[in-house]
Amino acid sequence: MPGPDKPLLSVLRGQKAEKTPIWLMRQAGRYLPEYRALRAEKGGFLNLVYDPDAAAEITLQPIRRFGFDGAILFSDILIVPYALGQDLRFEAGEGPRLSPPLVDAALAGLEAVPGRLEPIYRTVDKVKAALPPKTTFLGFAGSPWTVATYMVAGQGSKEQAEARRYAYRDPVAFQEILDAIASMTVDYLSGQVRAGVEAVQLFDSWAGSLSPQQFEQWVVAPNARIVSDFKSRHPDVPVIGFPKGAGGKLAAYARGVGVDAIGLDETVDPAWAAAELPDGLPVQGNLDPLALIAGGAALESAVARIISAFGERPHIFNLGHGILQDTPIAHVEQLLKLVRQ
Ligand code: 1CP
Repeated sequence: MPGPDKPLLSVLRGQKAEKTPIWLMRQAGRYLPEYRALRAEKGGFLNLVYDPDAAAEITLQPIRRFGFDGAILFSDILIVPYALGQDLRFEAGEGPRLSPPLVDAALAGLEAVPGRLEPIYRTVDKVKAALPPKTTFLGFAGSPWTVATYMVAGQGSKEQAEARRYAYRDPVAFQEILDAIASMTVDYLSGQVRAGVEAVQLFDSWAGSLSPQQFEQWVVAPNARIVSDFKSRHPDVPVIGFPKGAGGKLAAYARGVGVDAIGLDETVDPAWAAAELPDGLPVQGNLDPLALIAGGAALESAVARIISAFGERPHIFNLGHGILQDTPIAHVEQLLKLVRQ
């Protein structure tokens, strides 16, 4: 049983902490020289993910350097489409490519390869053996809408237009894609838990591009299904939902999905969230990644505002989205000092 010796996990279970725990989305990645060195040696992002020793090392790099309260598994949300049978490539400077894109090919034509998830579980196993006892180990997956935007377009897309157009044209086929992603995602998260993660986060990075009705149908409903299926297997493992860009729809998300904690992006006013989200629901966030790049007095006042707004709620300090590549290491150190003061 996790005791008070894992501050982040305690907050996810609804307890208020004396000192706000902190981790940063994308904390393992290109702003770290030790990451860039290992990536250069292994010759590419996917080579890192599929080398459990390297992936475990990268998961641990930010823990060693900064002592964050949470370690996030080094992998990617696009491993699920890869396991569903699309080919996956990451080319330098180009971003991810999935083929065939589902605008051109039927989902039924793909042959699932669940074995593509196995090496990730070996990474979890290795991290678990090396993690400091106070550090909470977080697994993750992408949410169906966000993952579907990549599966349909075959790559990142402006305003997710390809997926939205596809869904208008063929709502039945689009729902089948969401369902296939949801099923694989439950298995994937469950595999991560069996291998040793202690909580999981669902990234819905593109939740902000949808109408209220689409948000209900493609964000709330599939995430609710994932949480309910996942909880039937792992009732005690907390789930953090991160519907980036949801804004005024956050309260509906919190009530409808059944997450244990909610991630807030930097466009959300902490005072609004503190007042409007369900009582006692733990929140995570929501420093602007650009305030971290700025550092100095701007960082100091932004951090103080967030900590004081969430004074009455269980709160995990984080960014509003991933740390940017040109973030100075010294500013991350300043942030940790400010939060832990
Ligand atoms: O070295 C490199 O060039 C690889 C860059 C990189 C990294 C470090 C990619 C490619 N993925 C990751 C790791 C990653 N991705 C993690 C684990 C590490 C950590 O958090 O420290 C996580 C949780 C993700 C999640 C992820 N991947 C999201 C959701 C969160 C978000 O940032 O919105 C998304 C949308 C992706 C897709 C993806 N993977 C990589 C890139 C460049 C992209 C984005 C493409 C686009 O902008 O459309």
